[in-house]
Amino acid sequence: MPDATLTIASKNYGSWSLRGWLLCKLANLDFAEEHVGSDDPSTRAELLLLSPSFLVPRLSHDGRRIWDTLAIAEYLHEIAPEAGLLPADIAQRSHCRSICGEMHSGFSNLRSALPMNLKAHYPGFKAWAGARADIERITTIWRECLEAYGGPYLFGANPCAADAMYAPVCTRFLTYDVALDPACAQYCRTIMALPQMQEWIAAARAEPDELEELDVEF
Ligand SMILES: N[C@@H](CCC(=O)N[C@@H](CS)C(=O)NCC(=O)O)C(=O)O
Repeated sequence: MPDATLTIASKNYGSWSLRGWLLCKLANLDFAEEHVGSDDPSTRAELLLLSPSFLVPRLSHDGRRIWDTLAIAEYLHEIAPEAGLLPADIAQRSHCRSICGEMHSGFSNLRSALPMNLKAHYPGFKAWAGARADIERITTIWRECLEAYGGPYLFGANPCAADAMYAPVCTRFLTYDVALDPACAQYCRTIMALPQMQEWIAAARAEPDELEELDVEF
């Protein structure tokens, strides 16, 4: 029996859930999944007991409750430093934390205009200027990392916390047909090919179709 439980929402729409789940997988944590929907009042009451912020992902491990994706990443790095969720080098680690923080607190235009929806595909989608500025900044971050550390992941040979934080952006770029330069397009393909991403996407596709109002940032 795993001694950890990760509470998550829809695999098709839950971008923060995907980040938390991928972080646990990359840390090789043995965990059970618990699924909640957020539209039903009784489920929201249950979620409030589990996660004081109301939000998922939320990790329960060894009697500890950890919520908020960045806190989960830092916690997993503390209990499994050998997994390399944060780079060993202090300069790289501070760079990694900076771009994780930028994703966590920013890019609201991209997140609201291009919500994660793994079942959808919108060829020729036109992103408005605000979202395009976010796309510009994200692809600059990626190019800088890929050039500095040699790829194929943001901080070199193995996926780390930053790749988990930006993984739902890769899925959005594919869903909304965002044109990318060759380096960023290759990076998206690398992330989508991760076995853990394939596992998540297969489960998302198997979810029953949701209400239309769930097709928003989630
Ligand atoms: N800052 C939070 C964001 C988490 C978040 O927005 N989670 C969404 C689902 S992926 C949620 O729980 N929504 C439920 C609701 O708004 O009721 C984190 O990093 O974990």
